[in-house]
Amino acid sequence: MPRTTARGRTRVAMGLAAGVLMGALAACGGSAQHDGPAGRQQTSGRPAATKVEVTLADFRVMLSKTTFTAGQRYDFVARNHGQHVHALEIEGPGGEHHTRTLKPGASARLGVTLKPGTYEVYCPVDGHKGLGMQMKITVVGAGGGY
Ligand SMILES: [Cu+2]
Repeated sequence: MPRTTARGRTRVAMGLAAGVLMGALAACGGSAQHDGPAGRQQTSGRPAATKVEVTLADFRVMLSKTTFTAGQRYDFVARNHGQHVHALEIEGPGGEHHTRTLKPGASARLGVTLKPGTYEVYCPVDGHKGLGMQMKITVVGAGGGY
């Protein structure tokens, strides 16, 4: 905003070129309106999802994050780095959520709002859980309350 105001004053001072610059100013106004909706998303009350990268390997599950807060929305982005098909399942107090079965190299996103408690993160594909594709995460309440 301060920059626009400064330019505006310059344009008035230039006088003769004002007509041409009015056109440029109108164009600027159009792009400013484009920025509007994006700005509104950022200022909405809903907290943004936190991205968690999930590595699915033969036969392990790894998370880029190990601390989770209840009530927060997380986007678990699972990628299959193995040679076998895998999937991601997250099971706990909020129920269970899972991705589709992923071929090697494929990825999928799983949006989950976590509740306080312990969740099991594992691969539901035949026997993979028993082979080691399993881990537990603990979700703590925000501020120590419920
Ligand atoms: Cu698997």
